[in-house]
Amino acid sequence: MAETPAVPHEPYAASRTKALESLLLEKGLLTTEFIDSIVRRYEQDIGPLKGAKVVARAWVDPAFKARLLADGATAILELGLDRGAPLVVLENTPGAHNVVVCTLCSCYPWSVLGLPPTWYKSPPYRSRVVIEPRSVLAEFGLTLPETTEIRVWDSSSDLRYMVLPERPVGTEGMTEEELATLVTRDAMIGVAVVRAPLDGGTVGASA
Ligand SMILES: [Co+2]
Repeated sequence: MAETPAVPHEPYAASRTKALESLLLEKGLLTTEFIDSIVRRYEQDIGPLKGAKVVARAWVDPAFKARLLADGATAILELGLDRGAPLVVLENTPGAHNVVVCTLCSCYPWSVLGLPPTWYKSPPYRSRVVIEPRSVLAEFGLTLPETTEIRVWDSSSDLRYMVLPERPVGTEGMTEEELATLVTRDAMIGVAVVRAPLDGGTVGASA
């Protein structure tokens, strides 16, 4: 008798990873906390740091920014990053704010941002950000002026998107390295903006 699986079939790599993880846990070689902390590092630090360097370079070097906007995947090679899928870099302006999603699955610009956060893969984010981006952004704590147009971009396996956030006012004296520390993963997905240090930051402050 044919059995109906209770959960959708998992990709091979996911089942293998789970099997390995449970073995390592069972043998006491690793703890769940340790694994979670490594995943967090890739999600929040190591991965997005690459993108942050790209953004900071674009802020200080207009020629690089032009190359980045023209062909993202090629321009990031200049910073020693790997060429991933074709990368389109979307520039935020006072009048237009860009947000990235993959409505179909979880395509993500891993070459600049590392691993996607859990919420990026969640069905509510994937479906709602397209229909009601303003409300979804508000839930992330980002309220944009009504006059700012919000553009939602749907990633695919052939094309990945990264947001080039606006450089916050009050950062004129900062070096490229200092600027990179301000750029967050969420700002490069488009669910946040970059804030200047020591300033509560007002959305649209540069308008
Ligand atoms: Co996808």
